[in-house]
Amino acid sequence: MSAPPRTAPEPLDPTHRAATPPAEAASTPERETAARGGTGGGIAARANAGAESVARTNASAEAQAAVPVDAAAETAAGADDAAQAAGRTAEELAGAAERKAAALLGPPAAARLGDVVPAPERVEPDAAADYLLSADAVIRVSADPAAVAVAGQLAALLRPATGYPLPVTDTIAPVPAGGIALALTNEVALGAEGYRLDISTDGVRIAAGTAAGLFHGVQTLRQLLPAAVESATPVTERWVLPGGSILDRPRYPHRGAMLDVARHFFGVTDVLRVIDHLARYKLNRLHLHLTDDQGWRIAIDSWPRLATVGGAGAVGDAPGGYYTRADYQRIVGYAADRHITVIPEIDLPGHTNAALTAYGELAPDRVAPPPYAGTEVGFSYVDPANERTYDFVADVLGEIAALTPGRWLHIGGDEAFKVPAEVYAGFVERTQRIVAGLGRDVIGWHQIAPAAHCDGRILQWWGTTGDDPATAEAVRRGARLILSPGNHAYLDMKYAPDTPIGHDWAGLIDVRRAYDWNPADHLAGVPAEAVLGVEAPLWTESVTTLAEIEFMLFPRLPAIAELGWSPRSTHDWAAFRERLALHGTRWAMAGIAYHRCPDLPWPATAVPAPRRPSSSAEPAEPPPVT
Ligand code: TNX
Repeated sequence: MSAPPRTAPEPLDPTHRAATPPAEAASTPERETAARGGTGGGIAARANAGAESVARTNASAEAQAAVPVDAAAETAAGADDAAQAAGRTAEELAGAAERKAAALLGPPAAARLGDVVPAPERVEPDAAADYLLSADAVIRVSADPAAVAVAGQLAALLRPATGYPLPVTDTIAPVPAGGIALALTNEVALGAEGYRLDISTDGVRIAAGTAAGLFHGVQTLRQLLPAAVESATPVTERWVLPGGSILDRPRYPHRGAMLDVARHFFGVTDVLRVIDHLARYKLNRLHLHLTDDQGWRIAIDSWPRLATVGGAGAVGDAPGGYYTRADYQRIVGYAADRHITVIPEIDLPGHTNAALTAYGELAPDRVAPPPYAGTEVGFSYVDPANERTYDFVADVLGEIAALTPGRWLHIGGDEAFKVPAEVYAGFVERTQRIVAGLGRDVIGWHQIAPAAHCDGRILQWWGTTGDDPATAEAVRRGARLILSPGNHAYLDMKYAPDTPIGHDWAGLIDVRRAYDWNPADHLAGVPAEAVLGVEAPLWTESVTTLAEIEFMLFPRLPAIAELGWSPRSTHDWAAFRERLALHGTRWAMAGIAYHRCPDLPWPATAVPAPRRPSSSAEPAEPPPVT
């Protein structure tokens, strides 16, 4: 049995925080209940956010030198097979015997093959084929740099808890081979992100057409191992994987989450950890809301005061901050290593008070306003009638594009209430042309719908109804959609009336509400083919620390992830809540804060092992590979 040598953190219950201050006045008709609470005095904890960053320590991984193995010798599944045993050391033979005995006599795998979030497309269990990972297992991978990187990531995931060396070698052995094989194949049916996972008593094989597919397969493998695999230090455990095969591909190409780093600023380490959370659930886009009234969070060389002046504040006068170019590139690179594309958002023409504090010349009255630390919206805008504004837009988007390998630039476009409709449309069209000129596809909140179509244009729907003629019309003109319905996918909404942080203007969002909708038919007049996928935004007016980010993300983010990845045929609330609840144990083991909401059947043992977020060290990078 597992005996983790530590204690787990209590799931976060941030009741220590000051109560959300009184609701402020509604600023848009869409916000029926107008409860966009500010954070008032509850932000002091933010100062310690950096220290709360958690990293998986990778001490044992670092200590292990990767050792190439004799592939032929590894084919011996039975120690008593004299022919196969020839040439093996006593230690190797003992290992093989142990594996065989355990496979024959040991208890079955703790997890069932289908216990994966997001639910895989096809699952074929084979109760007789459980695989026991043993100390002498080897990770073999196709000789391709991106695939080898995934093998390194797999080793880094498994080494801390197992304490096994798990050397990585890019010599793909002839079949059958023990250990874990990651194989790049040309199976076109698997698509750009799909994978096939085969688990048998002899070994495990993940096959995919791309490194991204292998990476997603690794996330599945991780979930099929006992929860103790999340431990940062070695645990005594039978590392059994349930036998059988999985074939898995995503339903949608766009599966994202958004982090608002403008209302409260979150440092690089926090963002890297959020990227890790996305990767676990096979999300592939991180939308960073980089600018808003309260803060400008990215250095722009040609307009330096944007960051130094515009980045100084935050909601409730919390500490500000901004990413240097190097910081941003680090985030983008870390995400890319996890097959996640960063989508930067520069919110225009509204939500620009921070920019205007730095460059008053862009304001309609040419006067720099004071910094803003409240939570109202819709009052600020850069002047669409001023040519200098377009220099600003072109310079900023140009610099961001140069730092961003991904295909998309998000131009915001929401809540520019003070800009007349025609002027607004003209501004958006000109900005769309700037984005096109940079060779990128434009994304905007669905308010940009009335502007003219341009190639590759994507609208992000955040409304709370199922009907919006302007958006449907933009789709008819060629736009495609990312769905972030405020009343299902907004992770800044409270779970329940007593949730200590968050808003409720779009309603309360418990896990079932996050899960129970269908992106394919959500918006009237929008055909299923126009939907690129889903995204869960986390606005941070009331979210001030990494622990609070996690509290709002878990357990709802996996619900949105499942809508984005899993075929509709697997959609089943009763089954999902059971599968998801099992993750409570994993989050606790990994030191991830989460909300133990009453609508999930958390296992009684869901808090087995406190492992306090121990340091502000970086998340571990994959170790070198032989
Ligand atoms: C609406 S959704 C906003 C944000 C706020 C959020 C709070 C959207 C495009 N704009 O500015 O942070 O509500 O829930």
